[in-house]
Amino acid sequence: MANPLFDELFAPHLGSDRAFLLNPDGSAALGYGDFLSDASQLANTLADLGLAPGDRLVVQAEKSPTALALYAAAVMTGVVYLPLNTAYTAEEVRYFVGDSGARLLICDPGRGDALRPVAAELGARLVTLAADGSGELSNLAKSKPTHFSPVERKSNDLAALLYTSGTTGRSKGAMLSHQNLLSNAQVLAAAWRFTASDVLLHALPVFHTHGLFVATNIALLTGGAMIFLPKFDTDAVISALPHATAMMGVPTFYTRLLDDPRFTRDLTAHMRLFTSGSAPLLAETHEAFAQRTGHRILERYGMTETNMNTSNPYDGPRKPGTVGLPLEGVELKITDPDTGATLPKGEIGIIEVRGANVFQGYWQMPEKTAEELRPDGFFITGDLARLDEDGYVVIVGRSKDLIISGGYNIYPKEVELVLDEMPGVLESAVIGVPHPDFGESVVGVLVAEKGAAPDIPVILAEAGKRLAKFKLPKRLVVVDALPRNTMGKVQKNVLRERYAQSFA
Ligand code: MLC
Ligand code: AMP
Repeated sequence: MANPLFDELFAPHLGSDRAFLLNPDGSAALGYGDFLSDASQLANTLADLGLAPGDRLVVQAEKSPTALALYAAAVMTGVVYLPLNTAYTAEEVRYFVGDSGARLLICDPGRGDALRPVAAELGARLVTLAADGSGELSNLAKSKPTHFSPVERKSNDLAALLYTSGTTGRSKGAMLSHQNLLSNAQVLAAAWRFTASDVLLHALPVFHTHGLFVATNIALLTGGAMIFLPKFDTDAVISALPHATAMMGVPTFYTRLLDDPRFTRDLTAHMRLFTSGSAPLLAETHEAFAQRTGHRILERYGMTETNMNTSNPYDGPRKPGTVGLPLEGVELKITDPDTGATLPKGEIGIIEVRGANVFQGYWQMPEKTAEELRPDGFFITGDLARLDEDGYVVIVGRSKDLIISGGYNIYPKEVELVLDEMPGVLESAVIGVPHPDFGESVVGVLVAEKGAAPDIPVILAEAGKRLAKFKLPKRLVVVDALPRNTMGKVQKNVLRERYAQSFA
């Protein structure tokens, strides 16, 4: 019976004693065969809990081999995998469970008390999973068979639902099919020359496209190993690097490494590849990295909705400040934001992409899908770019009001809606400004209600109960009025200029 992701990513490794996950010192932590036995026990558990193909499974768990095995279990059972940032508050999780209609919520035992009422209210079952693999889930799984016959899936059946925030403040679930994920993994593995001999240093979170699909699916597809760090930590990465051959990161990883004198040419001499994405890599960082290590970081560009779209070449020039050329099978054009007409080379417009990588639409939001996915299959990314003389894509900005901080997306509208409700606040504007560590960071500009004096620490504490910490403004200022144009629209560009030096 066919199950595209299982057949290509997992089936070849059944019973294999090859190492899959490695410890930071390069020693084997978990073999492929054992990983798949664990995944099969989890698949049996999901099935016994009553999950059927197409049901949604929400996972808000710390990064661990078991959390990764859950992804494999979801593929085997045909359950749609919906991973969540561990920083999300109970209020945020409520939205995702409710909107997706998930049957099961798996979370850290430490979050059980906060999330049990949410699950109960929404008719979902809650099961705990700790970072060390312990918890209710492993208790349920340990007596289950270590074999599971994967259910049949078609190429267009959903494998995952990944939420991405929207400009209205309401998150949208991007529906990703087996074909979307598999085709991208195949294209990337070939483009970046991954083989079974590779050891990928994995320090990314596994609840986003980058760490979950780009990194993990490539390793699974090619049979390579991963040094699976719980998170990015400069010391841990520096000590693990001698045992790796490749690393994937967001720009913050590379600026943090460059800030450390132990990060040298010798330390990276045996590495064959560093890739960067999820946020713009400054040309200065690319050059400083090349100077220090002799490696040119390979920058690529992607999105939750599309997986990866472009990449600098493995062989051939990796141009700083560009995200490279369209990947094999990806059609890319730069279009006029008003008319949708394709623009000539050199002109700035919106990036549109089409290909097997492009998602199936937003979960239960046909109008949103129609706004962004054209009937001919082109997806309107909202990223502004031009093509250089060699056809390389140069991203110059975004038409969407979005902040990318350390590789996490923050939609100002969502933060503004919360700030506007805070005591003493009449209205707010949230902007992104340059930040030396996170690339961009969040500044909130508040206007007080007449006669009120907003209490900043109280506002941050209250907003922090509702929004994940990484979304909170790292600076909040109170002004008399927001700058507006003649149409009454807040001039965020004026605010961005005014507060540009906030973190300099
Ligand atoms: C943590 N904090 C952040 C933050 N991460 N604030 C803003 N932006 C972030 N990205 C908060 C913490 O809660 C903490 O708050 C404070 O900032 C400092 O924390 P830290 O210890 O320095 O952060 P750290 O844990 O080291 O995390 C930073 C990071 C991490 C860069 C390592 O954010 C990360 O792993 N980012 C990768 C994101 C990613 O994988 N994106 C892929 C999206 S997929 P306080 O108040 O407690 O001090 C995608 C598609 C594509 O975009 O193309 O790939
Ligand atoms: P997400 O919705 O989290 O998948 O974020 C996708 C967005 O990240 C894209 O629309 C881009 O704005 C941005 N992005 C991803 N990779 C790059 C890159 N290499 N350079 C600039 N922006 C990027």
